[in-house]
Amino acid sequence: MKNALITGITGQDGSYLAELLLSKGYKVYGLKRRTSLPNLENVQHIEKEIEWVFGDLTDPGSLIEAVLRSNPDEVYNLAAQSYVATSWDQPTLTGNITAIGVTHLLEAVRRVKPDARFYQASSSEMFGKVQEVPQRETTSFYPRSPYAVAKVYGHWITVNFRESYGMYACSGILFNHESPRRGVEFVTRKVTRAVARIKAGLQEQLAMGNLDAKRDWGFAGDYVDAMWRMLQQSKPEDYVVATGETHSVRELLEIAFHHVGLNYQDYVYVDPALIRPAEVDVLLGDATKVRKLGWKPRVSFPELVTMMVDADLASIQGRVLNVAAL
Ligand code: NAP
Ligand code: G4F
Repeated sequence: MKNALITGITGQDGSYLAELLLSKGYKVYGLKRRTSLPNLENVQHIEKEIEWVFGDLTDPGSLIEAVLRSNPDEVYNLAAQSYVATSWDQPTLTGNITAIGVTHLLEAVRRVKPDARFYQASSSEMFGKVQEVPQRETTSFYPRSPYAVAKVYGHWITVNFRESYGMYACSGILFNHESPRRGVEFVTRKVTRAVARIKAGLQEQLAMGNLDAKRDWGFAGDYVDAMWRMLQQSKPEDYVVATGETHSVRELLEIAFHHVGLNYQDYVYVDPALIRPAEVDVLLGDATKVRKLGWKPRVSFPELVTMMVDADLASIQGRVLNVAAL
C-alpha cells in the first residue's frame, strides 16, 4: 500500500483527490489547519478513512512532523490562499502561504523523505497577460495578481528542487476547474448558488464584476486524475491541464439562469467594486502533453454549470427541509 500526504485536503481539489487515492488503495494522510469550528464539509463522507495530521504551510516544523508521520510515497501540495481577489487585500499572507509555503514543504520532503514524489498545484493564472494563445507548458508567465506572482514562485522553486537535488518534483499548471464543492466566492459557484437562491425566492439580485473575462473551465473531479497521472511517470515533468475551450462570465450567467427558466439580465448588475485592479482577460489551455498520459476532460462546460446549479438547488431544498424539521 502506498502512502500519500495531501495538503489542502479540506478544499475542493483535496477532497476529490483523497477520494481518488482511497479508491486506488492508498493510505491517505491529510494536513489540516487548526480551525475554531469544523470545516470538513467537503470530506465528511471520508473523514474516518483519512489519517489527520495537524499543520500549516507557514509553519515548517509542523510540515517536517507531517512528513515524518506519513512517510509518504507521494506528496500533493494543494494548500494555498487560492482566491485571487483576496490576494490584493492580503498580499503578504498570500506570499507566505502560496509562495514560501511551497519551499517549507519541499524542504521538509527533501530532509525527511527525499525519494517521495512531489506534486505542486501551479495555476494558469501564471500566464496572466497571455503571451500566446493557447497557453502551453512553454508559454512565458506574466502574472497579474499577488496570487499569480506567488504561484510563479511556487512553480519555479519546484523546478529548482527537481534540478538541484534530483527530486521527483513536478507541477500541474491547471486551468480553472469547478464543482459543487467549489468555494462560494469563486465566480462559478457564486453564480450557481445565486441562481438557486433567486429561484427559491431567497435572493433578488446578483452583483458581479467583469462579465467579459474568459476562462477555460473544467470539472475538478477530472483534474485530480491528471495530478495522480503526473506522479506515475518514469521522470518528473510539468503539464498543462485544460479543456481547450474558453467561455465568458456572461456565457456562464446565460447557461445558469436559463437552466431554471430565468433571464440573467433581469437579475444581474455590475458592481464596479468587484472589478479587479488588474485582470486576466482570457485563458485557453493546450493540454496536448497531458492527454498523452491518457487523461482527457469528461464534463462539458454546460454540463458543469447545470450540475452545479442542480446541486445548489438540492442543497437549498435540503436546508429548508432541515429547518422545517427543527
Ligand atoms: P481551495 O478550495 O481554496 O482549498 C485550499 C486549501 O488550502 C484548503 O484546504 C485550505 O484549508 C488550505 N490552506 C490554506 N491556507 C493554508 C495554510 N496556511 N496551511 C495549510 N493549508 C492551508 O482550493 P482548490 O480550488 O481546491 O485548489 C487547490 C490548489 O490548486 C490551490 O493551491 C490552488 O491555488 C490551485 N489551483 C486551483 C485551481 C482551480 O481552478 N480550482 C486552478 C489552478 C490551481 P482551510 O480549509 O483550512 O481553509
Ligand atoms: O472564479 P474566479 O474568482 O477565478 P480566477 O480568478 O480565475 O482564479 C481561479 O482560477 C485560477 C486558475 O486560473 C486558480 F489558480 C485560482 O486559485 C482560482 O481557483 O474569477 C474568474 C473570473 C475573473 O476574471 C473575475 O474577474 O471571473 C471574473 N468575475 C466577474 N465577476 C468574478 C466576478 N469573479 C468572482 N470571484 N466574483 C465575481 O463577482
